[in-house]
Amino acid sequence: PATVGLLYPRESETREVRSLDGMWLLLRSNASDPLQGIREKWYNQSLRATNHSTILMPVPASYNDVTVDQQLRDHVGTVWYERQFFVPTRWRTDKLRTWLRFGSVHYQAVVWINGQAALRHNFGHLPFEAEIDSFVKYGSENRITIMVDNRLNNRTIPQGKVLKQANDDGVVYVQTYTFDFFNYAGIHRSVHLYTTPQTHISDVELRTLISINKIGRIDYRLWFGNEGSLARNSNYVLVQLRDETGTVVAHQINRELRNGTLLVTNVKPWWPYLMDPVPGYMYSLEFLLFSTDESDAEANSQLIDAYRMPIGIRSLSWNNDGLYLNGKSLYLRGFGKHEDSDIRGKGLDNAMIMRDFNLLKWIGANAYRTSHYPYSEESMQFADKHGIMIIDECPSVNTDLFEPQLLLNHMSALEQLIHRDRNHASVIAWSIANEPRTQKMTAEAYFGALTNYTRGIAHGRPLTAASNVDSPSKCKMSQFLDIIGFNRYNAWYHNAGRTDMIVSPMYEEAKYWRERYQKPIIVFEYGGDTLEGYHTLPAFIWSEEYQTTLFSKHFQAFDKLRQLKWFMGEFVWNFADFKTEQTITRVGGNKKGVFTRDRQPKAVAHLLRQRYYALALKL
Ligand code: BDP
Repeated sequence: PATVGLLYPRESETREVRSLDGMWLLLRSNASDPLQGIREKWYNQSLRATNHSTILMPVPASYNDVTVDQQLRDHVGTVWYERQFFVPTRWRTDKLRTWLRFGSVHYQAVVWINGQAALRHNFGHLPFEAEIDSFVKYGSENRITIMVDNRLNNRTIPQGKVLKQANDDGVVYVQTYTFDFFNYAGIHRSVHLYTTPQTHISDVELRTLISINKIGRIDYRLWFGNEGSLARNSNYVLVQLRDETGTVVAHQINRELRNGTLLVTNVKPWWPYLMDPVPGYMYSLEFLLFSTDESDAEANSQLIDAYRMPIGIRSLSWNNDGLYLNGKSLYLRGFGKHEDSDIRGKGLDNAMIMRDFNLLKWIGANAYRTSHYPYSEESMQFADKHGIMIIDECPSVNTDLFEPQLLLNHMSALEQLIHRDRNHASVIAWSIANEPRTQKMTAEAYFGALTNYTRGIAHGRPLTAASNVDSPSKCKMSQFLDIIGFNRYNAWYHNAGRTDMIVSPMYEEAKYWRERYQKPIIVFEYGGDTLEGYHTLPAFIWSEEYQTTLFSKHFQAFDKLRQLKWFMGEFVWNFADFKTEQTITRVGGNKKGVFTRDRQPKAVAHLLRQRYYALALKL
C-alpha cells in the first residue's frame, strides 16, 4: 500500500534524509469537541493564527507527561501539531522525489502540508509515509499540520471505549480500555523528510538460509518506483554484500531486476547473544541501480539509485517440538517489555534503548516479546546488532467483540508489522495477539481467518500469541498457532501470597497445553508487583523478597519443564516498571518490573541474572 512506510529512510549518494524532529507547536482541541479543529479549519493557517493558545511540544515524545497540565495528560480526543520546514530548490532542479515519513503517531493521524490534506493513518506504533512533491513549495517555507486523535473504539487495534460522563463541570469524555498500560499519545517516533530519485528502489524483501557447508544464501526481491521506465537491456542492479570491515564478499549483476540469489561462502552466521562469541553479526547489503548505454554495457553506466541495509544471515525453522536457529534448538530466556519511560512516555529515546540492551545483556537474556505492539524500527536494528531475538507482537490486546471490521483492521495491523519487520534477522516469530477473549465462541472463526491470512504473509516465521484462558481446552485460538504461549500469574492474580502454589500448577498447566495442542510451549508472562526498597521477612506480597521467592519457585517449575523437549522458554513480566491508567490496584503504575522505571535493578534482577547465565552457559 502506497501510504505504508516500508524501507527505513537511509542516506546514500542518491538519497538525502532530513530530520523534522525538534520542537513543534501543539494545540489541544476542546475536550468535548474533537472535531473543533476541522470545523475551524486549523490546517489553513498557522496554529498561532487561531485565537487559541499553543504550547511547544518536543517530537518525538508522548505529549501526556511533558507538561504539568492534567487536562493534557488525560486528554481524550484530538491535539494538533505544527512546524515549518524548508525544501531546497535543488530538489526540484535535480528532479528528486520528496517523501514525508512518520515512524509512528498514536493513534489516528491526519496530515496537511500547506493546508492541503496529504496523508492519513490509523494505527499507533507503525510507520507511514507519502510523496509530497505536489504539496511543497521549493525554496521557501512550508507548513506541516497534524491532527492526532487518541480515541480507541471497538474497531481500533487495540480496542477501547469512549464514554460520555457527567462531571462537576458538565460532561466529559472518558476513554476506557481493558489493557493496563497508559494510552500515551502524540508523535512517538521520528519524522523524516527524504528524497529518492524519480526511478528508485521502493521496497526490498529478503530471506536468508545457511547450508551445512557454511554457504549463506540470500534470496531477495526488489520493487521500484517509476518501474515503467526500467528495461532489461538498459538497466541492471549491482548487488553487493559487504562484511563488517567493508570488504565485498559476494556480488552479482542482476538484469532481471526483480528477484535474485546471492551465495556467500564461509558465511558468518547471525547468532543470538551468548550462543556464539560473535552474536549479531551484520553484513551490509547494497543495491545499486544503474542505467547503461546499450552500446557498451557497464562501461558507461550511470548510477540511478543506491540503497544499503544491514542484514544478518541465518536459517530459522520449527516443528512441533521447537524452534531452531541455524539448526540449533532454541531455549528463550526473555522478557515482556514496554516502550515506556518517565516524561517522554512512549517517545523514541535512543539512550533508553541503548540502556535496555545493555541491561538485557547484563542479565543474560536472549529474547523479548514486543508486548503489546510493534516497537521502534531503531530498537529492531539494535536487536539485530546485539543478537536479541524478537517475538514481534502486533498491537492487539484483549481483543473482544470479534466482528468483521475489527478482523480487517487486525489483518491490516499484522500486514503492516510484517511488511516493516520481515527483513530483520532478530525476528523469530509473529505474535498475533495478547490475551484475546478466546473463550468466546466467536473467537474461533475470527482467529481461523486471521491466522489463515497471516500465514500467507508470515515470511518464514511461525505464528504465536499469548493466551490467558484458564483452561487450554477453552481457548478458541491456540489450535491455529505454531507455538503456544500462555500468561499465568500464580501466587499473584491466582492465590495471592501463596508462593507454595506455583511449582506444581505451572508444571501441570504447561503439560496440559502441550497435551491439548502438541505444539512447542512457552510461558510469555509470570510475575508479581514489587515496590523497590520494600523488604519483608518472611516474604509478603509487594516486597522484594516476595518477588524473589515467586521467581525462584517458577524456576523450579521451568527446570522440570526443560526436561521435556517441547518447552521452549520463559518470559518474565515485566522487564521494567511502567505507567498504567489510574486504578486502585496500581501504585504509580505496574510494578512487575525486574528493573525500575528508570532502569535500575530490583533484588530479583540478580537472581534472574544467575539463572539466565547458567542457562546460557549450560551450567
Ligand atoms: C497480563 C497482561 C499484561 C499486564 C499484566 C499485569 O498481558 O499486559 O500488564 O497482566 O496485570 O494479563 O501485570
